[in-house]
Amino acid sequence: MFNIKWLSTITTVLLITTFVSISAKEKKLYIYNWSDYIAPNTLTNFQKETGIKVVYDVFDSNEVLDGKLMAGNTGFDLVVPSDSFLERQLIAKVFQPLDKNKLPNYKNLDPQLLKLVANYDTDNQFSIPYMWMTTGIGYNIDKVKKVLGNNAPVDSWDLVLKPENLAKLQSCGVSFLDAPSEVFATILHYLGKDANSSLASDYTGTATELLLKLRPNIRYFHSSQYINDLANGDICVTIGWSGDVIQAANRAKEAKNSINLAYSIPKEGALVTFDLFAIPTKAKNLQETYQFLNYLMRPDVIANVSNHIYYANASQAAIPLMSEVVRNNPEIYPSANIRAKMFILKLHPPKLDRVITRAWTKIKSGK
Ligand code: N2P
Repeated sequence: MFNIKWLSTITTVLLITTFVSISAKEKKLYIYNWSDYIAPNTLTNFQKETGIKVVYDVFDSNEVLDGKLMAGNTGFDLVVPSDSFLERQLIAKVFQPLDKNKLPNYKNLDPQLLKLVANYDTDNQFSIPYMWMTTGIGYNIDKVKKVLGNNAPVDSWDLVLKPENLAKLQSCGVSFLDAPSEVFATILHYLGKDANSSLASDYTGTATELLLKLRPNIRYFHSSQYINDLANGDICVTIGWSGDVIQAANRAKEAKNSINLAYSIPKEGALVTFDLFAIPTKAKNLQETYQFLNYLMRPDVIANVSNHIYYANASQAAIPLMSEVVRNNPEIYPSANIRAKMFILKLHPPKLDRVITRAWTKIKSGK
């Protein structure tokens, strides 16, 4: 008999089928990117266009990302290591090769830049450059002047690496990036040594000695907190990344709090870093991943990202679409003579990495 019981069974079956087909349709993509490193509308616009929901998580340290990748399944479809870290991760075979046939927008990338990053990833087989930057100095123009006078060496690493200067700046707040290999390379370069020295004693000796002298005057080591702290006036000087410092300057401007910030690429030269998208071997949502990569390489999309985060992207075709303040900003796109003085970070042998990690722990604890 066609009774109530039957009706409710049919309804349940119908409900389950509908639910299964809806959830089968919900496409997802898991991304792990640096903090403050995408435009506020990029992910929502992507979802609107494609129906793909991005589950997005952030980090602020290559070491953290590296730890996850080395531990095995990250659960992410896309991650963004920096150049020399990616090189090491490629040796550990944690990424899968790209199928460029699925990336028609790849043609928009700058061939010269692709050649540069091929030093880390031969023939660009596994990665797509996203943004690039320098590691320099962010500072509060008025406070630094107040503490060190009109001739404060804001164009030199002396500002933060000469212990007597840092001892004075300590009163208005100093932070350093918590990025051991970058800070060590910068210090070695400043000390006239090879930024990529493979001698353990260069790290544990002179570089550590200098960092221990500076240590009492460094309020903290952190790689993202400094953006807000600079913008609020809680710190007055930092070793930081170009785009982050320029974001801080803009946050202060928007807040109209009379805090004037500037970024400096010191005249002695600075580290240049390329961050690249790569797909972990165990990524599950490949079709969605390719759709996202292709979307990001669309000139209008990536131009919008740079306009918000103040980092230089890897797309030639995007340049005319970027705002003047980004495109013509020598702190974002440094001039040829500044570029000539920039240096890169090379892959360290694993033994040296352990030396660096130990030295860094010692420096941070101040002992
Ligand atoms: C963004 C950090 C820039 C990436 N907040 C550093 N490689």
